[in-house]
Amino acid sequence: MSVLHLRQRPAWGLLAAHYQKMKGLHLKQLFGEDAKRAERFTVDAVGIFFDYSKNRITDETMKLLLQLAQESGLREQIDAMFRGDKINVSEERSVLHVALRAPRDATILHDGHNVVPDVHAVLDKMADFANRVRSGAWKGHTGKRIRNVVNIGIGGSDLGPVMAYEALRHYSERSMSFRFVSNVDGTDFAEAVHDLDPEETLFIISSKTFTTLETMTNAHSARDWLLAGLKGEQSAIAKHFVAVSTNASEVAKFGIDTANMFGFWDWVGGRYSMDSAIGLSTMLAIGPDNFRAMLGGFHEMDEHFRTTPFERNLPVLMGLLALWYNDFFGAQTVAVLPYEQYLKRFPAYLQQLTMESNGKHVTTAGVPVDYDTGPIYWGEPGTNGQHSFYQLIHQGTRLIPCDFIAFIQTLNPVGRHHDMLIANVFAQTEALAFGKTAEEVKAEGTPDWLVPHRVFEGNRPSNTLLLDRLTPATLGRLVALYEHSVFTQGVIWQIDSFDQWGVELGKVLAQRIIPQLESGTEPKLEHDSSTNALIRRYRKGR
Ligand code: G6Q
Repeated sequence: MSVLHLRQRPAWGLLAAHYQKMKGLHLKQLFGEDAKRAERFTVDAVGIFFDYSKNRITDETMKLLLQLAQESGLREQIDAMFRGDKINVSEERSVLHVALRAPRDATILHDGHNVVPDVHAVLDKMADFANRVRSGAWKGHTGKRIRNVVNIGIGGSDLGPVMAYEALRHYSERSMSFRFVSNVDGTDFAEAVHDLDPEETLFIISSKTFTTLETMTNAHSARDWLLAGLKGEQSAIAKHFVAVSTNASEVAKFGIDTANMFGFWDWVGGRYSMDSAIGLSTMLAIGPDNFRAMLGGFHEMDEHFRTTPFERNLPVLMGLLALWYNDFFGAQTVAVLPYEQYLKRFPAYLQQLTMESNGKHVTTAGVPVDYDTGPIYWGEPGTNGQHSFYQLIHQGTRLIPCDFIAFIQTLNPVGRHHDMLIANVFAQTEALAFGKTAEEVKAEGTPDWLVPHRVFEGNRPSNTLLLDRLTPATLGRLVALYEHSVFTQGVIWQIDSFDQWGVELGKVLAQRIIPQLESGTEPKLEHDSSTNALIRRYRKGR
């Protein structure tokens, strides 16, 4: 199907006109006029109760947004992704993270080859390794069991593992410690290992390319640290280092036995890889059964996305709502607010997923876009944010749509904490939507001069995602929900959500300057005057 430029799609024009009506309508009025609003704008699917009624929408809005999805070829693009078409056009690659969580008997073809058996072969190898480490059968060089696991990776090879470890800590093996080193700042490595015993420490070097500056620098420092602690015995490397990569020759060059390498494929993007072998640290922490349960949750959401009509399709609805505010209300950001301490790294994880995917300025055909693409995602766990930046969401001049994420059951029942936590979620979404008028403020006995300061306009939109309990499967569903919401938005904007040339740029720029900082003789500098002066100043003081 050929797709028109976004602004020429009929639904786009209709939405632009419809926005003129909607911008003046208050949620108070929309709720007042319709007793069944909450019921109508709620979807209960895949273990997620998704209430999107507190959005600035009507039936007409949803009809037009769904029409836009159709006119944008979303159906065809979903099929193309699952079919293994090379939808990552600028890198000429398939995008098959959905194959990472497909059941053993599924068939997903990549260049005519069924990749599902390959995926399960790696998962089985990971499970065997994880079981051996967790049981103590796998021993370090001096015969001690492994008690500490340090994942070294960055970007997609770090953010998913960190987030998943924190999110699923409740299910983790508590007799082991898990650390994550990503930054090339030596402090990250030094602090991660300062109290560890090398005899009991296993490093996982996670890097798709095995050439990333930060990761390779940290990996070499880890090797030096280990050898220093184990009397320089090179044979210790095999017991204390494993690799997750697509690049066997670089892994071997580093000195890791490729028998201890866990592979993945170029059709897995870094930010879509936490459920591949990149999740080895997660599997070591929570065990293979829990890891498979997480994959099961991902797969349930994949199937929901692939087969459910758009009007009840969670990722489609979430993606369309984000686009509605981004492109028509001019909202620049989306706040993600998990009311669950274990999800404290979830916003950071989502920042990469959403912004690296949809931070693009040209279409797949290379034409500059004349509409806004990826919004900025940010957030902190509740209730902490309420005591800081919520002020701006409630009373500032910007519109910030929010995703509130909460669980009905807590994993740590402590007194009345959980009821208090959840009361805050509901109270916040209510206050954001309905606000407080000057009359209401006056009626509380507020002096006139103070009234304007205490007025809340309301009409600030939010989604509420209510789930039963945080489990490995729930986490898988949540991550896949956002992955496919990002995809939905990217398809409508006609951008390549799967490349990251901005990241690649960062990988080469510093390489030019490193020798200029380190050279013994004064280097000839040909940067701009600012960069030249900064380099000289650093050289003088280092
Ligand atoms: C993710 C990006 C990027 C990547 C890192 C690490 O989608 O491509 O964040 O994951 O740059 O790359 P390596 O895994 O190759 O070290």
